[in-house]
Amino acid sequence: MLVIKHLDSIGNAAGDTAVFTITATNTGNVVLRTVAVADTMSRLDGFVLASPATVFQSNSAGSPEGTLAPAEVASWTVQYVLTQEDIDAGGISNQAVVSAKTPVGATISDVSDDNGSGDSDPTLAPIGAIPGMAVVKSVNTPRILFPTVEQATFTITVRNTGNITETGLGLVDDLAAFLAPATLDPDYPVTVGVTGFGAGTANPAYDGTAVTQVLAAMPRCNRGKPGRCRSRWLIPLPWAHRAARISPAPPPEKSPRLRRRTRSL
Ligand SMILES: [Ca+2]
Repeated sequence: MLVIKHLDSIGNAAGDTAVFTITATNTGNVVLRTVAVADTMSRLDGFVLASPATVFQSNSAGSPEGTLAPAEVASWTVQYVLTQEDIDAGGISNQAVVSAKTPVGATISDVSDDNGSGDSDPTLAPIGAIPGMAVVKSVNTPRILFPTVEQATFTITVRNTGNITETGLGLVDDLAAFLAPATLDPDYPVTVGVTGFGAGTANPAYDGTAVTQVLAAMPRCNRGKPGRCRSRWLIPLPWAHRAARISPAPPPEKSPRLRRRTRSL
């Protein structure tokens, strides 16, 4: 008996379906009975998945299911819906074992090969990684909190537009050039909220100028689920108007008076 497993089609994203066809050819000279197929599937990283169902399709000479005449070919199909973990692992591997009884009651079996030229190579179904990221930054309408201080909230949205889970994510947001030659008042530290990143939190040391890494612990970004970072800034005027209008500002007044007024609040 010769068993071959063929990959018919596969997608490249979670939710796509992989389709395999298994064929078993009776290469002997006697009729085989109680022909049965068992299927095993794993990820390319070695993780063993639950065995998918095999669906009998036909016997080439018309024998009933479970019986195989000499030279007859039985075929089954396997359909499997890919998960994100399968994509992240680089694909799946599939192999079938077909067993049968001879007329004298002996059991024979064959482990599937991927193309019939080898002995029993597993049928590999690699899935290429298509990494992609999209980042959008926006600002609310800043509001005056005090005569000398304006509040602005920036929102950074990170979308994983690829087909794999992105890990070790870094997000750098540097406002030093935006504010220059002004500087932020250390009396008003930035507050940062992070949502949507897997296991992601805000970097407590982030200050927007000297320390520009927003995220702590280098989290992951799941496909299709955006991560968001909202940072709230209290910006000493008048430079805050640059944030409000996103337009060229007049020469900043680097005024000791301003700093004193800010601190006096
Ligand atoms: Ca084999």
